[in-house]
Amino acid sequence: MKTPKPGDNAKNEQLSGHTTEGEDKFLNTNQGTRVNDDQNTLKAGDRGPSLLEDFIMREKITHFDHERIPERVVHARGSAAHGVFKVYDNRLSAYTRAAFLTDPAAETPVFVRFSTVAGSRGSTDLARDVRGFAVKFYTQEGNFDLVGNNMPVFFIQDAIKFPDLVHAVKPEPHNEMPQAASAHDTFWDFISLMPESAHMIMWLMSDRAIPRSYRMMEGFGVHTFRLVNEEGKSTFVKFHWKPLLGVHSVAWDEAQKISGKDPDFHRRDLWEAIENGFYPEYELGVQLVAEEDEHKFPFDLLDPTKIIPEEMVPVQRVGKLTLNRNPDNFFAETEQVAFHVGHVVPGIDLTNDPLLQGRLFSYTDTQLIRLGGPNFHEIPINRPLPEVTNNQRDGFMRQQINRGRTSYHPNSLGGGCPFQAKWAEGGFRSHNEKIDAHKVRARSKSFFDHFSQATLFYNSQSPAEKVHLANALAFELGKVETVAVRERMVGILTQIDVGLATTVADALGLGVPEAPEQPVNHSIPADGDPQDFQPVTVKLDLAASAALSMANTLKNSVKSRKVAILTADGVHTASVEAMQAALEAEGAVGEVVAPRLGFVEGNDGKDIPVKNSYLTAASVLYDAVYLPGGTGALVLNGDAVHFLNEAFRHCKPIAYDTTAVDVIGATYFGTGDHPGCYSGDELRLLAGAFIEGMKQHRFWERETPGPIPA
Ligand code: HDD
Repeated sequence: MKTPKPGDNAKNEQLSGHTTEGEDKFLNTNQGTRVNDDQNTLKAGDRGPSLLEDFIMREKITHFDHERIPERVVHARGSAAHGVFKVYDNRLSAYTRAAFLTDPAAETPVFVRFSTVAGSRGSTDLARDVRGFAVKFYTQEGNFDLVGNNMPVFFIQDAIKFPDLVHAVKPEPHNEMPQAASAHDTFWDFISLMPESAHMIMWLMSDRAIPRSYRMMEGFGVHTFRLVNEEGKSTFVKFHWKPLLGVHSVAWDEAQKISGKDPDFHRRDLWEAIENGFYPEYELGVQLVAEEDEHKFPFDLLDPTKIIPEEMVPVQRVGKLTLNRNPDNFFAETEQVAFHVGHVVPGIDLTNDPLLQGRLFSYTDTQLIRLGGPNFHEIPINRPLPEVTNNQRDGFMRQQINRGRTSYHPNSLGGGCPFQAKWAEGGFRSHNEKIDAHKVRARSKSFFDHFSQATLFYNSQSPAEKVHLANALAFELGKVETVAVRERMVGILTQIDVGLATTVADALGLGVPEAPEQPVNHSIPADGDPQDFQPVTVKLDLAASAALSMANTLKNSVKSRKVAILTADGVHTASVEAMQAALEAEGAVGEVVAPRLGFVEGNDGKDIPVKNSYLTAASVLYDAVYLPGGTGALVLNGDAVHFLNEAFRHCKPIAYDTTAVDVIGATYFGTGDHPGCYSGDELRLLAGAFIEGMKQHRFWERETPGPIPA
């Protein structure tokens, strides 16, 4: 058994009891018998038939035949990491009794899985999609799973619509196309008939759906949850994750190209960052609302299509999550981890959000089929830290060996054990909310405002973000073949913003319908009176919310950013090395790209190690580009010129030595003054300006008047 690497903690210690490696060991069967020939089946003569008797061959092939388990029905494509969570201070102790949220001395092990939603296990990371952000806290009081997304709202208000949503977005059933894409008829058909999805669609069409990195996106618990303190008093809470590297995205053209050049882009980025010691960090934020204030908002706290704008309730940052260890084995950990919104600990409780209520059913149910039985909690990655002592028994693949005669409660033969815990002893007790209601299949009128927050989101975007959002809609609806669906969707957009609807309609070659006085709801129950289900229009006293725009994110670091240094034989060695040193000093990496792998010869005869050739590299895999002096030969290298053009098109910082102007002259953008382009012959100054530019991430203003051809 081996000891886990960094970040020793109780969970890693527990896992180490289950990890193994083959170093210095004999090859043996699953029964422990050593194998002396793993190359040949047992045969009747060396040219004869294979013998059924060969238990070694049969065991090996049988196991192989059963290696696959069903992929997750949603969020199939994912990547995960181990880490720790630490709360800053005890300020939440007035609101919750959960020790991991109140004790600054407690370091809670976590396992975090990021994912896309729609694509299969092998699909591209850069699909336009929501990203899952699921955190399992292994607390001393049991597992708490915060199963969130990188967008704070959801498409639907009631879990009964989830299968419809997922059927609509998944590849179409007759031809299984398109993979990992929402740009097709069935998705937009459904969305155009579901006005409650309008807010989420704004997020999905924004650049949030194409993150630069899992390390650079926010996370949200989405639903309103409860914190419950020692006295049993409950406070509503929304959970947030705020990445310390800021929130950044790629360009849509870039996303599509990354999908070809490196479909594992996000997975690789997360893996490499952790291997290189750039541990991803996120602060946990909470928005707290007193129970008595539940109805003071112009929306319902139980409605998962609504945010609480940060201007109304500020986000308090209460602790930090650090991811510091890659999994040892993808299948055993990342694939077998089983999250569940119902994994809560004393001090955290649920609300009546109808989406959350349905999720409480779905997650156990899905693990039963995916992981093959009721003992999935015994898989090492899913085990809680406290010993599991209850009367549940047996089932497929049971690991625990329970001693004793009794497996029921109450009992006297087992001394009444295991016994129930009082609240004061850490026993979970559901919040005693008062309910007095009729049994109805209905939705609250307080859920009927579908557009005001969609408009708030749109109004909060920067000019560049608005353009991206309109382009995304034009792209997605442009892929829809049914014109009536496009038209209906433009109709929905008129409810959000007529300017946006006009731009999109124009791109689709459609006229813009008048915004109807009364918003339309197409999803009305068969025996419902349409009037009873019409969306209501609510006026928000908030024109825009700064937190909704990525333009306002943190821009103070280049840590772990990758810079391509374009070279050819004769490149100025001193410039390459000095730029690499300047980048390294800020935590960024300068990778040498050259016509061939191995080494490129510097102007002083020195061999400079090459990371990538123009064949294996692509500008879309880098954050910025540097062209040192002595690279004049690249004028004739189409790949190098294309590299620069494409980096320019994607609005990335570009620095070049004054003596390399000929190469820049061969690009579409040329040597003129452009935001985010830096030239000079004094490397210290050039590197300084370049690094400042890299902190800005992108210079979207370069997109106007229009993209250059690259
Ligand atoms: Fe879900 C997986 C997040 C609504 C049913 N969901 C899943 C994962 C994430 C979310 C991050 C992947 C967990 C992992 O990495 O293993 N889901 C959400 C959020 C939702 C949401 C933020 C809305 C606020 N989900 C939702 C509904 C239902 C489900 C309404 C069903 C009624 N979700 C599932 C599931 C999955 C799942 C079918 C598939 C694999 C799994 O659970 O373990 O049960």
